Amino acid sequence: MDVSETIAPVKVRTNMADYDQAYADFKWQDVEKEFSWHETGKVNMAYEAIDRHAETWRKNKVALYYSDENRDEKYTFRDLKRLSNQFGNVLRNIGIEKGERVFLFMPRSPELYVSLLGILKNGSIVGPLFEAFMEQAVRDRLENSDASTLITTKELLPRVPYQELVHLNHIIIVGDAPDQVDETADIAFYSYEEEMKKASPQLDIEWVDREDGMILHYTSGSTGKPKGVLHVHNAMIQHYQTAKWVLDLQEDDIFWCTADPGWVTGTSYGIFGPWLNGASNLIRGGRFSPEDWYKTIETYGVTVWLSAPTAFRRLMAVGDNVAGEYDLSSLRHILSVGEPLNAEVVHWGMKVYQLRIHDHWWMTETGGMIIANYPSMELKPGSMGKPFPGIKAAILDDAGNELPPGQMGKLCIKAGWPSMLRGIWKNEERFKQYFPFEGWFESGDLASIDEDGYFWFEGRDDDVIQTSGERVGPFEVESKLVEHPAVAEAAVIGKPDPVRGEIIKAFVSLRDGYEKSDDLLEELRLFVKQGLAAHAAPREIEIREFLPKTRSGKIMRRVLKAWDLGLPTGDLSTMEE
Ligand code: 6R9
Repeated sequence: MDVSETIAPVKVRTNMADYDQAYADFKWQDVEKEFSWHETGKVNMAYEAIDRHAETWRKNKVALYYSDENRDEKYTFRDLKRLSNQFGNVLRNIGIEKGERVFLFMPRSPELYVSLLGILKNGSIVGPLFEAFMEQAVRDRLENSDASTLITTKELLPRVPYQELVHLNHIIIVGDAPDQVDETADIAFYSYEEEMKKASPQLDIEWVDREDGMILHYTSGSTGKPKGVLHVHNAMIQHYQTAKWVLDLQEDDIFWCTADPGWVTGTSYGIFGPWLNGASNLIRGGRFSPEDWYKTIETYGVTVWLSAPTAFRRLMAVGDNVAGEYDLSSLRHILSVGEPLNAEVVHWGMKVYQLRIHDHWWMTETGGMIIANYPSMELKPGSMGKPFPGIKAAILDDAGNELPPGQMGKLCIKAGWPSMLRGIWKNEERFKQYFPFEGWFESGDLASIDEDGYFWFEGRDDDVIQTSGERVGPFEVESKLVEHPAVAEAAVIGKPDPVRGEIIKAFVSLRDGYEKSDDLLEELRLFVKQGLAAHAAPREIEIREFLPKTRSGKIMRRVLKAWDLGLPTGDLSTMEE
Protein backbone atom coordinates (compact mmCIF):
# COMPACT_ATOMS: atom_id res chain seq x y z
CA MET A 1 0.00 0.00 0.00
CA ASP A 2 1.27 3.45 -0.88
CA VAL A 3 0.94 5.46 2.33
CA SER A 4 1.91 8.71 0.64
CA GLU A 5 -0.72 8.76 -2.12
CA THR A 6 -3.53 11.23 -1.45
CA ILE A 7 -6.73 12.10 -3.29
CA ALA A 8 -8.01 15.65 -2.92
CA PRO A 9 -11.63 16.29 -1.91
CA VAL A 10 -14.26 16.08 -4.67
CA LYS A 11 -17.67 17.89 -4.80
CA VAL A 12 -17.13 19.39 -1.37
CA ARG A 13 -20.14 20.94 0.30
CA THR A 14 -19.48 19.90 3.80
CA ASN A 15 -20.56 20.33 7.41
CA MET A 16 -16.97 20.10 8.63
CA ALA A 17 -14.76 22.64 6.93
CA ASP A 18 -11.45 21.67 8.46
CA TYR A 19 -10.58 18.48 10.30
CA ASP A 20 -7.68 19.74 12.38
CA GLN A 21 -9.68 22.73 13.56
CA ALA A 22 -12.66 20.53 14.42
CA TYR A 23 -10.44 18.08 16.28
CA ALA A 24 -8.90 20.88 18.30
CA ASP A 25 -12.16 22.66 19.21
CA PHE A 26 -14.70 19.92 19.61
CA LYS A 27 -16.41 18.93 22.87
CA TRP A 28 -19.11 16.27 23.22
CA GLN A 29 -20.84 18.47 25.81
CA ASP A 30 -21.59 21.01 23.10
CA VAL A 31 -23.52 18.39 21.12
CA GLU A 32 -25.78 17.70 24.10
CA LYS A 33 -27.05 21.26 23.84
CA GLU A 34 -28.65 20.39 20.49
CA PHE A 35 -31.21 18.35 22.40
CA SER A 36 -33.86 19.55 24.82
CA TRP A 37 -33.03 16.80 27.29
CA HIS A 38 -29.93 18.74 28.02
CA GLU A 39 -32.16 20.59 30.47
CA THR A 40 -34.58 17.89 31.63
CA GLY A 41 -32.11 15.03 31.96
CA LYS A 42 -34.78 12.68 30.59
CA VAL A 43 -34.52 11.46 27.07
CA ASN A 44 -35.87 9.11 24.42
CA MET A 45 -34.04 8.28 21.21
CA ALA A 46 -37.25 7.81 19.20
CA TYR A 47 -38.53 11.23 20.25
CA GLU A 48 -35.28 12.92 19.24
CA ALA A 49 -35.09 11.05 15.93
CA ILE A 50 -38.72 11.52 14.85
CA ASP A 51 -41.09 13.56 17.02
CA ARG A 52 -38.72 16.47 17.43
CA HIS A 53 -38.85 17.03 13.66
CA ALA A 54 -42.60 16.31 13.46
CA GLU A 55 -43.09 19.30 15.74
CA THR A 56 -41.32 21.69 13.36
CA TRP A 57 -41.59 22.72 9.72
CA ARG A 58 -40.05 19.34 8.89
CA LYS A 59 -43.31 17.60 9.77
CA ASN A 60 -44.25 17.07 6.13
CA LYS A 61 -40.73 16.24 5.03
CA VAL A 62 -40.29 12.63 3.89
CA ALA A 63 -38.43 10.75 6.62
CA LEU A 64 -38.62 7.32 4.99
CA TYR A 65 -38.75 6.27 1.37
CA TYR A 66 -39.40 2.55 1.40
CA SER A 67 -39.37 0.32 -1.64
CA ASP A 68 -39.01 -3.33 -2.57
CA GLU A 69 -40.37 -5.54 -5.33
CA ASN A 70 -43.96 -5.04 -4.19
CA ARG A 71 -44.06 -1.77 -2.33
CA ASP A 72 -43.18 1.84 -2.95
CA GLU A 73 -44.14 4.10 -0.05
CA LYS A 74 -43.29 7.39 1.62
CA TYR A 75 -43.62 8.35 5.27
CA THR A 76 -43.21 11.87 6.61
CA PHE A 77 -41.85 12.62 10.07
CA ARG A 78 -45.45 13.23 11.14
CA ASP A 79 -46.52 9.83 9.77
CA LEU A 80 -43.74 8.07 11.65
CA LYS A 81 -44.53 9.94 14.84
CA ARG A 82 -48.17 8.83 14.67
CA LEU A 83 -47.42 5.21 13.71
CA SER A 84 -44.69 4.71 16.29
CA ASN A 85 -46.95 6.23 18.95
CA GLN A 86 -49.54 3.67 17.98
CA PHE A 87 -47.05 0.84 18.21
CA GLY A 88 -45.87 2.12 21.58
CA ASN A 89 -49.49 1.84 22.68
CA VAL A 90 -49.75 -1.67 21.23
CA LEU A 91 -46.93 -2.74 23.55
CA ARG A 92 -48.39 -0.83 26.46
CA ASN A 93 -51.81 -2.41 25.93
CA ILE A 94 -50.19 -5.83 26.05
CA GLY A 95 -48.40 -4.86 29.23
CA ILE A 96 -44.80 -4.63 28.04
CA GLU A 97 -42.69 -2.54 30.36
CA LYS A 98 -39.62 -0.38 30.35
CA GLY A 99 -36.39 -2.39 30.06
CA GLU A 100 -38.07 -5.55 28.72
CA ARG A 101 -36.40 -6.97 25.64
CA VAL A 102 -38.55 -6.83 22.56
CA PHE A 103 -37.05 -8.50 19.50
CA LEU A 104 -37.61 -7.95 15.81
CA PHE A 105 -37.20 -10.81 13.37
CA MET A 106 -38.47 -9.79 9.98
CA PRO A 107 -37.39 -8.58 6.58
CA ARG A 108 -36.94 -4.87 6.04
CA SER A 109 -40.33 -3.18 5.79
CA PRO A 110 -41.89 0.06 7.05
CA GLU A 111 -43.43 -2.00 9.88
CA LEU A 112 -39.96 -2.96 11.09
CA TYR A 113 -38.97 0.70 11.43
CA VAL A 114 -42.27 1.69 13.03
CA SER A 115 -41.98 -1.18 15.53
CA LEU A 116 -38.41 -0.33 16.42
CA LEU A 117 -39.33 3.29 17.15
CA GLY A 118 -42.42 2.21 19.11
CA ILE A 119 -40.35 -0.17 21.24
CA LEU A 120 -38.01 2.67 22.16
CA LYS A 121 -40.89 5.03 22.91
CA ASN A 122 -42.17 2.41 25.33
CA GLY A 123 -38.78 2.44 27.08
CA SER A 124 -38.13 -1.18 26.13
CA ILE A 125 -34.84 -2.50 24.75
CA VAL A 126 -34.97 -3.47 21.10
CA GLY A 127 -33.17 -6.51 19.70
CA PRO A 128 -33.08 -6.60 15.90
CA LEU A 129 -32.36 -10.00 14.37
CA PHE A 130 -31.16 -10.52 10.83
CA GLU A 131 -33.93 -12.10 8.76
CA ALA A 132 -31.63 -14.81 7.39
CA PHE A 133 -31.01 -16.35 10.82
CA MET A 134 -32.07 -19.95 11.20
CA GLU A 135 -33.39 -21.66 14.29
CA GLN A 136 -30.21 -22.05 16.33
CA ALA A 137 -29.16 -18.45 15.83
CA VAL A 138 -32.63 -17.19 16.76
CA ARG A 139 -32.81 -19.44 19.80
CA ASP A 140 -29.40 -18.40 21.17
CA ARG A 141 -30.29 -14.73 21.01
CA LEU A 142 -33.81 -14.94 22.39
CA GLU A 143 -32.64 -17.24 25.15
CA ASN A 144 -29.70 -15.14 26.23
CA SER A 145 -31.67 -11.89 26.25
CA ASP A 146 -34.73 -13.41 27.98
CA ALA A 147 -36.82 -11.55 25.42
CA SER A 148 -40.49 -11.34 26.41
CA THR A 149 -41.84 -10.26 23.06
CA LEU A 150 -41.09 -10.96 19.43
CA ILE A 151 -42.34 -9.25 16.31
CA THR A 152 -42.07 -11.48 13.27
CA THR A 153 -43.87 -12.75 10.19
CA LYS A 154 -45.69 -15.89 9.18
CA GLU A 155 -42.74 -16.88 6.97
CA LEU A 156 -40.15 -16.57 9.72
CA LEU A 157 -42.18 -17.98 12.62
CA PRO A 158 -41.18 -21.61 11.88
CA ARG A 159 -37.59 -20.69 12.78
CA VAL A 160 -38.63 -19.48 16.23
CA PRO A 161 -38.63 -22.35 18.78
CA TYR A 162 -41.16 -20.46 20.91
CA GLN A 163 -42.40 -23.59 22.72
CA GLU A 164 -38.99 -23.88 24.36
CA LEU A 165 -38.32 -20.25 25.22
CA VAL A 166 -39.55 -19.85 28.77
CA HIS A 167 -39.37 -16.05 28.88
CA LEU A 168 -41.06 -15.42 25.56
CA ASN A 169 -44.73 -14.62 26.17
CA HIS A 170 -45.92 -12.52 23.26
CA ILE A 171 -45.57 -12.85 19.51
CA ILE A 172 -46.86 -10.14 17.22
CA ILE A 173 -47.28 -11.24 13.60
CA VAL A 174 -46.91 -8.65 10.85
CA GLY A 175 -48.98 -9.44 7.75
CA ASP A 176 -50.73 -12.75 7.09
CA ALA A 177 -51.56 -14.93 10.06
CA PRO A 178 -49.69 -18.22 10.38
CA ASP A 179 -51.64 -21.27 9.20
CA GLN A 180 -51.30 -22.83 12.61
CA VAL A 181 -49.60 -22.20 15.91
CA ASP A 182 -48.91 -24.47 18.84
CA GLU A 183 -51.72 -23.53 21.19
CA THR A 184 -50.31 -25.60 24.02
CA ALA A 185 -47.36 -23.20 24.25
CA ASP A 186 -47.77 -20.44 26.81
CA ILE A 187 -47.68 -17.65 24.23
CA ALA A 188 -50.17 -14.96 23.27
CA PHE A 189 -50.28 -14.29 19.53
CA TYR A 190 -51.37 -10.93 18.10
CA SER A 191 -51.88 -9.44 14.69
CA TYR A 192 -49.84 -6.27 14.14
CA GLU A 193 -52.53 -4.81 11.91
CA GLU A 194 -55.39 -5.58 14.33
CA GLU A 195 -53.54 -4.18 17.33
CA MET A 196 -52.48 -1.06 15.44
CA LYS A 197 -56.13 -0.40 14.51
CA LYS A 198 -57.10 -0.44 18.18
CA ALA A 199 -54.15 1.67 19.36
CA SER A 200 -54.35 5.40 19.96
CA PRO A 201 -51.95 7.72 18.11
CA GLN A 202 -51.50 9.68 21.35
CA LEU A 203 -48.74 8.26 23.51
CA ASP A 204 -47.14 9.30 26.74
CA ILE A 205 -43.57 8.56 25.79
CA GLU A 206 -41.52 6.75 28.42
CA TRP A 207 -38.84 9.30 29.28
CA VAL A 208 -35.73 7.42 30.32
CA ASP A 209 -32.31 8.25 31.71
CA ARG A 210 -29.59 8.72 29.13
CA GLU A 211 -27.83 5.66 30.53
CA ASP A 212 -30.89 3.41 30.22
CA GLY A 213 -30.69 0.44 27.82
CA MET A 214 -31.83 1.08 24.26
CA ILE A 215 -30.65 -1.62 21.90
CA LEU A 216 -29.02 -5.05 22.06
CA HIS A 217 -26.97 -6.11 19.05
CA TYR A 218 -25.65 -9.65 19.10
CA THR A 219 -22.23 -10.07 17.62
CA SER A 220 -19.82 -12.94 17.24
CA GLY A 221 -16.56 -13.42 19.05
CA SER A 222 -13.93 -16.06 18.47
CA THR A 223 -15.13 -18.18 21.37
CA GLY A 224 -18.44 -18.89 23.01
CA LYS A 225 -21.96 -18.00 21.97
CA PRO A 226 -22.77 -14.65 20.37
CA LYS A 227 -22.51 -11.72 22.75
CA GLY A 228 -25.31 -9.24 23.41
CA VAL A 229 -23.74 -5.80 23.08
CA LEU A 230 -25.80 -3.27 25.04
CA HIS A 231 -26.13 0.36 23.99
CA VAL A 232 -27.94 3.17 25.79
CA HIS A 233 -29.94 6.22 24.69
CA ASN A 234 -26.90 8.43 25.30
CA ALA A 235 -25.39 6.98 22.10
CA MET A 236 -27.48 9.52 20.18
CA ILE A 237 -24.85 12.16 20.82
CA GLN A 238 -22.40 10.22 18.73
CA HIS A 239 -24.91 9.07 16.10
CA TYR A 240 -25.96 12.66 15.58
CA GLN A 241 -22.53 14.20 15.25
CA THR A 242 -20.92 11.46 13.18
CA ALA A 243 -23.86 11.50 10.77
CA LYS A 244 -23.34 15.25 10.46
CA TRP A 245 -19.60 15.15 9.90
CA VAL A 246 -18.86 11.77 8.33
CA LEU A 247 -22.06 11.04 6.40
CA ASP A 248 -22.13 14.82 5.94
CA LEU A 249 -25.95 14.84 5.89
CA GLN A 250 -27.65 18.07 4.93
CA GLU A 251 -31.25 19.20 4.58
CA ASP A 252 -31.80 18.20 0.95
CA ASP A 253 -30.01 14.85 1.08
CA ILE A 254 -31.53 11.49 0.22
CA PHE A 255 -29.44 9.06 2.20
CA TRP A 256 -29.17 5.36 1.45
CA CYS A 257 -27.56 2.95 3.90
CA THR A 258 -27.61 -0.51 2.36
CA ALA A 259 -27.09 -2.38 5.66
CA ASP A 260 -29.85 -4.42 7.29
CA PRO A 261 -30.91 -3.31 10.79
CA GLY A 262 -29.94 -6.79 12.02
CA TRP A 263 -26.39 -5.38 11.97
CA VAL A 264 -25.22 -2.33 13.85
CA THR A 265 -24.61 -0.23 10.73
CA GLY A 266 -28.27 -0.71 9.79
CA THR A 267 -29.45 0.87 13.04
CA SER A 268 -26.81 3.44 13.99
CA TYR A 269 -26.69 4.79 10.43
CA GLY A 270 -29.70 3.18 8.74
CA ILE A 271 -31.98 4.72 11.39
CA PHE A 272 -30.61 6.88 14.17
CA GLY A 273 -27.88 9.10 12.71
CA PRO A 274 -29.83 10.30 9.67
CA TRP A 275 -33.12 10.87 11.48
CA LEU A 276 -31.48 12.66 14.40
CA ASN A 277 -30.28 15.07 11.73
CA GLY A 278 -33.73 15.33 10.12
CA ALA A 279 -32.51 13.75 6.87
CA SER A 280 -34.53 11.57 4.48
CA ASN A 281 -33.71 7.88 4.67
CA LEU A 282 -34.16 5.54 1.77
CA ILE A 283 -34.66 1.86 2.56
CA ARG A 284 -34.55 -0.64 -0.27
CA GLY A 285 -35.73 -4.14 0.59
CA GLY A 286 -34.65 -7.27 -1.23
CA ARG A 287 -31.28 -8.60 -2.23
CA PHE A 288 -28.18 -7.16 -3.80
CA SER A 289 -28.12 -6.85 -7.56
CA PRO A 290 -25.97 -4.32 -9.42
CA GLU A 291 -28.81 -3.31 -11.73
CA ASP A 292 -31.29 -2.93 -8.91
CA TRP A 293 -28.89 -0.88 -6.83
CA TYR A 294 -27.97 1.53 -9.60
CA LYS A 295 -31.63 1.81 -10.56
CA THR A 296 -32.43 2.68 -6.93
CA ILE A 297 -29.86 5.50 -6.91
CA GLU A 298 -31.25 6.83 -10.18
CA THR A 299 -34.95 6.57 -9.24
CA TYR A 300 -34.67 8.19 -5.83
CA GLY A 301 -31.87 10.60 -6.64
CA VAL A 302 -29.71 9.25 -3.82
CA THR A 303 -27.13 11.86 -2.80
CA VAL A 304 -25.26 10.11 0.03
CA TRP A 305 -24.63 6.39 -0.19
CA LEU A 306 -23.21 4.14 2.54
CA SER A 307 -22.31 0.56 1.71
CA ALA A 308 -19.65 -2.10 2.29
CA PRO A 309 -16.42 -3.12 0.51
CA THR A 310 -17.91 -6.42 -0.52
CA ALA A 311 -20.71 -4.60 -2.38
CA PHE A 312 -18.29 -2.23 -4.07
CA ARG A 313 -16.10 -5.16 -5.08
CA ARG A 314 -19.09 -6.93 -6.60
CA LEU A 315 -20.09 -3.77 -8.45
CA MET A 316 -16.53 -3.54 -9.69
CA ALA A 317 -16.64 -7.17 -10.80
CA VAL A 318 -19.64 -6.66 -13.11
CA GLY A 319 -17.73 -4.08 -15.11
CA ASP A 320 -17.72 -0.29 -15.45
CA ASN A 321 -20.26 -0.21 -18.27
CA VAL A 322 -23.09 -1.36 -15.98
CA ALA A 323 -22.72 1.84 -13.96
CA GLY A 324 -22.68 3.77 -17.23
CA GLU A 325 -26.21 2.62 -18.05
CA TYR A 326 -27.68 4.58 -15.14
CA ASP A 327 -27.82 8.23 -14.21
CA LEU A 328 -25.85 8.38 -10.99
CA SER A 329 -25.23 12.13 -11.13
CA SER A 330 -27.27 12.78 -7.96
CA LEU A 331 -24.51 11.17 -5.85
CA ARG A 332 -22.28 13.60 -4.02
CA HIS A 333 -20.80 11.46 -1.23
CA ILE A 334 -20.00 7.73 -0.93
CA LEU A 335 -18.92 5.78 2.15
CA SER A 336 -17.77 2.29 3.00
CA VAL A 337 -17.54 0.36 6.24
CA GLY A 338 -17.25 -3.16 7.61
CA GLU A 339 -14.01 -4.48 6.21
CA PRO A 340 -10.81 -3.09 4.77
CA LEU A 341 -11.52 -1.07 1.65
CA ASN A 342 -8.81 -1.91 -0.83
CA ALA A 343 -7.04 1.03 -2.44
CA GLU A 344 -7.91 -0.56 -5.77
CA VAL A 345 -11.61 -0.06 -5.07
CA VAL A 346 -11.07 3.61 -4.21
CA HIS A 347 -9.29 4.11 -7.53
CA TRP A 348 -12.08 2.33 -9.35
CA GLY A 349 -14.65 4.53 -7.57
CA MET A 350 -12.85 7.66 -8.78
CA LYS A 351 -13.06 6.35 -12.33
CA VAL A 352 -16.66 5.19 -12.33
CA TYR A 353 -18.41 7.60 -9.93
CA GLN A 354 -15.90 10.46 -10.11
CA LEU A 355 -16.17 10.42 -6.32
CA ARG A 356 -14.02 9.18 -3.50
CA ILE A 357 -15.30 6.23 -1.50
CA HIS A 358 -14.79 7.25 2.13
CA ASP A 359 -13.65 4.35 4.28
CA HIS A 360 -14.29 4.55 8.00
CA TRP A 361 -13.86 2.22 10.95
CA TRP A 362 -15.92 1.22 13.94
CA MET A 363 -17.55 -1.88 15.37
CA THR A 364 -20.70 -3.12 17.11
CA GLU A 365 -19.10 -2.43 20.47
CA THR A 366 -18.22 1.17 19.65
CA GLY A 367 -21.84 1.91 18.68
CA GLY A 368 -20.79 4.64 16.28
CA MET A 369 -18.00 5.73 13.99
CA ILE A 370 -14.54 6.08 15.52
CA ILE A 371 -12.06 6.61 12.68
CA ALA A 372 -13.04 8.13 9.35
CA ASN A 373 -12.14 9.89 6.15
CA TYR A 374 -13.95 13.26 6.09
CA PRO A 375 -15.20 14.94 2.92
CA SER A 376 -12.95 17.98 3.29
CA MET A 377 -9.83 15.97 4.15
CA GLU A 378 -7.19 14.58 1.82
CA LEU A 379 -7.97 10.88 1.49
CA LYS A 380 -5.36 8.16 1.42
CA PRO A 381 -6.60 5.13 -0.51
CA GLY A 382 -6.40 2.05 1.72
CA SER A 383 -6.47 4.04 4.96
CA MET A 384 -9.38 4.18 7.40
CA GLY A 385 -8.74 7.87 8.07
CA LYS A 386 -8.36 9.73 11.35
CA PRO A 387 -10.09 9.61 14.76
CA PHE A 388 -13.36 11.47 15.11
CA PRO A 389 -13.08 14.72 17.09
CA GLY A 390 -13.47 14.04 20.79
CA ILE A 391 -11.97 10.58 20.40
CA LYS A 392 -8.48 9.37 21.08
CA ALA A 393 -7.42 6.22 19.25
CA ALA A 394 -3.95 4.71 19.53
CA ILE A 395 -1.84 1.69 18.70
CA LEU A 396 -0.73 -0.12 21.83
CA ASP A 397 1.75 -2.93 22.37
CA ASP A 398 1.04 -6.05 24.43
CA ALA A 399 1.85 -4.17 27.63
CA GLY A 400 -0.48 -1.28 26.84
CA ASN A 401 2.18 1.23 25.81
CA GLU A 402 1.54 3.55 22.89
CA LEU A 403 3.53 2.64 19.80
CA PRO A 404 5.12 5.21 17.48
CA PRO A 405 4.01 5.72 13.85
CA GLY A 406 4.76 2.88 11.48
CA GLN A 407 4.48 0.11 14.03
CA MET A 408 1.69 -2.40 14.04
CA GLY A 409 -0.12 -3.12 17.29
CA LYS A 410 -3.49 -3.30 18.98
CA LEU A 411 -6.00 -0.69 17.90
CA CYS A 412 -7.35 0.77 21.15
CA ILE A 413 -9.66 3.65 22.01
CA LYS A 414 -9.65 5.82 25.11
CA ALA A 415 -12.74 4.67 26.98
CA GLY A 416 -15.67 7.01 27.47
CA TRP A 417 -16.95 8.09 24.04
CA PRO A 418 -20.75 8.59 24.10
CA SER A 419 -21.82 5.46 22.19
CA MET A 420 -19.43 3.03 23.85
CA LEU A 421 -20.99 -0.31 24.78
CA ARG A 422 -22.28 -0.32 28.36
CA GLY A 423 -22.24 -4.06 28.86
CA ILE A 424 -22.36 -7.56 27.47
CA TRP A 425 -25.75 -8.97 28.35
CA LYS A 426 -25.47 -11.26 31.35
CA ASN A 427 -21.71 -11.47 30.93
CA GLU A 428 -19.82 -8.98 33.08
CA GLU A 429 -16.64 -11.03 32.72
CA ARG A 430 -16.61 -10.71 28.94
CA PHE A 431 -17.33 -6.99 29.18
CA LYS A 432 -14.28 -6.48 31.39
CA GLN A 433 -12.07 -8.24 28.85
CA TYR A 434 -12.54 -5.30 26.48
CA PHE A 435 -10.53 -3.15 28.88
CA PRO A 436 -7.25 -4.95 29.49
CA PHE A 437 -5.29 -1.70 29.86
CA GLU A 438 -6.41 0.96 32.34
CA GLY A 439 -8.76 3.38 30.57
CA TRP A 440 -8.49 1.81 27.12
CA PHE A 441 -10.95 -0.21 25.07
CA GLU A 442 -9.27 -2.94 23.01
CA SER A 443 -10.92 -3.48 19.63
CA GLY A 444 -9.35 -6.81 18.72
CA ASP A 445 -8.06 -5.30 15.49
CA LEU A 446 -4.43 -4.71 14.57
CA ALA A 447 -3.49 -1.43 12.91
CA SER A 448 -0.77 1.15 12.49
CA ILE A 449 -0.63 4.95 12.20
CA ASP A 450 1.45 6.72 9.56
CA GLU A 451 3.49 9.89 9.94
CA ASP A 452 0.50 12.02 8.94
CA GLY A 453 -1.77 10.48 11.57
CA TYR A 454 -3.79 8.25 9.22
CA PHE A 455 -4.81 4.83 10.53
CA TRP A 456 -4.16 1.65 8.51
CA PHE A 457 -5.96 -1.63 9.20
CA GLU A 458 -3.68 -4.66 9.45
CA GLY A 459 -5.94 -7.52 10.47
CA ARG A 460 -7.85 -9.09 13.33
CA ASP A 461 -6.06 -10.01 16.51
CA ASP A 462 -8.37 -13.00 16.96
CA ASP A 463 -10.11 -15.49 14.73
CA VAL A 464 -13.27 -13.58 13.90
CA ILE A 465 -14.16 -13.87 10.23
CA GLN A 466 -15.40 -11.01 8.06
CA THR A 467 -17.19 -12.48 5.07
CA SER A 468 -19.06 -10.23 2.65
CA GLY A 469 -19.24 -7.59 5.35
CA GLU A 470 -20.68 -9.93 7.93
CA ARG A 471 -18.95 -10.90 11.09
CA VAL A 472 -18.95 -14.62 11.78
CA GLY A 473 -17.55 -16.30 14.84
CA PRO A 474 -15.73 -19.51 13.92
CA PHE A 475 -16.98 -21.10 17.09
CA GLU A 476 -20.63 -20.78 16.09
CA VAL A 477 -20.00 -22.51 12.78
CA GLU A 478 -17.85 -25.20 14.36
CA SER A 479 -20.50 -25.87 16.94
CA LYS A 480 -23.07 -26.33 14.24
CA LEU A 481 -20.84 -28.63 12.20
CA VAL A 482 -20.13 -30.94 15.09
CA GLU A 483 -23.86 -31.34 15.59
CA HIS A 484 -23.87 -33.32 12.35
CA PRO A 485 -23.59 -37.08 12.96
CA ALA A 486 -20.71 -37.45 10.50
CA VAL A 487 -18.54 -34.79 12.14
CA ALA A 488 -16.08 -35.57 14.89
CA GLU A 489 -14.34 -32.25 15.11
CA ALA A 490 -14.38 -29.03 13.16
CA ALA A 491 -12.20 -25.97 12.90
CA VAL A 492 -13.22 -22.93 10.92
CA ILE A 493 -11.02 -20.17 9.52
CA GLY A 494 -11.40 -17.11 7.33
CA LYS A 495 -9.53 -17.49 4.07
CA PRO A 496 -8.67 -14.31 2.13
CA ASP A 497 -10.91 -13.85 -0.90
CA PRO A 498 -10.70 -11.05 -3.46
CA VAL A 499 -14.46 -10.44 -3.57
CA ARG A 500 -15.83 -11.41 -0.18
CA GLY A 501 -12.93 -10.24 1.97
CA GLU A 502 -12.79 -13.64 3.53
CA ILE A 503 -14.60 -16.88 2.87
CA ILE A 504 -15.35 -19.47 5.49
CA LYS A 505 -13.26 -22.60 5.26
CA ALA A 506 -13.94 -25.56 7.51
CA PHE A 507 -11.58 -28.38 8.42
CA VAL A 508 -13.47 -31.41 9.54
CA SER A 509 -12.54 -34.81 10.90
CA LEU A 510 -15.11 -37.52 10.41
CA ARG A 511 -16.54 -39.99 12.84
CA ASP A 512 -15.82 -43.65 12.31
CA GLY A 513 -17.96 -45.22 9.68
CA TYR A 514 -18.22 -42.08 7.54
CA GLU A 515 -16.38 -41.62 4.26
CA LYS A 516 -15.54 -38.45 2.44
CA SER A 517 -17.79 -37.78 -0.57
CA ASP A 518 -19.05 -34.78 -2.52
CA ASP A 519 -22.53 -35.52 -1.28
CA LEU A 520 -21.40 -35.40 2.31
CA LEU A 521 -19.58 -32.08 1.82
CA GLU A 522 -22.69 -30.62 0.26
CA GLU A 523 -24.79 -31.99 3.09
CA LEU A 524 -22.54 -30.34 5.68
CA ARG A 525 -22.71 -27.02 3.89
CA LEU A 526 -26.49 -27.23 3.81
CA PHE A 527 -26.56 -28.26 7.44
CA VAL A 528 -24.88 -25.02 8.51
CA LYS A 529 -26.88 -22.99 6.05
CA GLN A 530 -30.18 -24.30 7.35
CA GLY A 531 -29.15 -24.44 10.98
CA LEU A 532 -27.38 -21.10 11.33
CA ALA A 533 -27.46 -18.77 8.33
CA ALA A 534 -26.56 -18.84 4.65
CA HIS A 535 -23.65 -16.42 5.12
CA ALA A 536 -22.21 -18.69 7.84
CA ALA A 537 -22.03 -21.79 5.62
CA PRO A 538 -18.46 -22.80 4.70
CA ARG A 539 -17.64 -22.34 1.04
CA GLU A 540 -14.75 -24.75 1.37
CA ILE A 541 -14.62 -27.89 3.46
CA GLU A 542 -11.50 -29.99 3.84
CA ILE A 543 -11.61 -33.41 5.45
CA ARG A 544 -8.62 -34.21 7.67
CA GLU A 545 -7.81 -37.18 9.79
CA PHE A 546 -6.68 -35.04 12.73
CA LEU A 547 -6.93 -31.37 13.61
CA PRO A 548 -3.97 -29.62 15.27
CA LYS A 549 -4.67 -29.03 18.97
CA THR A 550 -3.06 -27.57 22.00
CA ARG A 551 -2.29 -29.88 24.85
CA SER A 552 -5.25 -28.44 26.68
CA GLY A 553 -7.40 -29.57 23.78
CA LYS A 554 -8.05 -26.28 21.96
CA ILE A 555 -8.05 -26.57 18.21
CA MET A 556 -5.34 -24.34 16.77
CA ARG A 557 -7.04 -22.39 14.05
CA ARG A 558 -4.03 -20.23 13.39
CA VAL A 559 -1.99 -23.31 12.53
CA LEU A 560 -4.60 -24.54 10.07
CA LYS A 561 -4.71 -21.10 8.56
CA ALA A 562 -0.95 -20.97 8.20
CA TRP A 563 -0.87 -24.42 6.60
CA ASP A 564 -3.69 -23.48 4.31
CA LEU A 565 -2.01 -20.30 3.14
CA GLY A 566 1.48 -21.78 3.08
CA LEU A 567 2.71 -19.39 5.79
CA PRO A 568 5.01 -20.01 8.75
CA THR A 569 3.10 -21.61 11.61
CA GLY A 570 4.78 -19.71 14.41
CA ASP A 571 5.06 -21.08 17.89
CA LEU A 572 4.05 -24.75 18.04
CA SER A 573 5.21 -25.39 21.58
CA THR A 574 1.71 -25.84 22.90
CA MET A 575 0.69 -28.24 20.17
CA GLU A 576 0.00 -31.84 21.09
CA GLU A 577 1.97 -34.58 19.41
C1 6R9 B 1 -19.46 -1.46 11.77
C2 6R9 B 1 -19.07 -2.89 11.75
C3 6R9 B 1 -16.40 -4.82 13.29
C4 6R9 B 1 -15.12 -5.31 12.67
C5 6R9 B 1 -13.92 -4.53 13.10
C6 6R9 B 1 -12.99 -4.76 11.91
C7 6R9 B 1 -13.92 -4.77 10.74
C8 6R9 B 1 -15.00 -2.54 10.22
C9 6R9 B 1 -13.53 -1.65 8.92
C10 6R9 B 1 -13.07 -2.91 9.33
C11 6R9 B 1 -11.14 -2.63 8.13
C12 6R9 B 1 -12.69 -0.87 8.05
N1 6R9 B 1 -14.02 -3.44 10.12
N2 6R9 B 1 -14.73 -1.46 9.48
N3 6R9 B 1 -11.88 -3.40 8.94
N4 6R9 B 1 -11.51 -1.41 7.68
N5 6R9 B 1 -13.07 0.33 7.59
O1 6R9 B 1 -18.60 -3.38 10.76
O2 6R9 B 1 -19.25 -3.58 12.92
O3 6R9 B 1 -19.92 -5.97 12.37
O4 6R9 B 1 -19.07 -5.29 14.66
O5 6R9 B 1 -17.53 -5.46 12.69
O6 6R9 B 1 -15.19 -5.15 11.25
O7 6R9 B 1 -12.35 -6.00 12.05
O8 6R9 B 1 -13.42 -5.01 14.31
P1 6R9 B 1 -19.00 -5.13 13.18
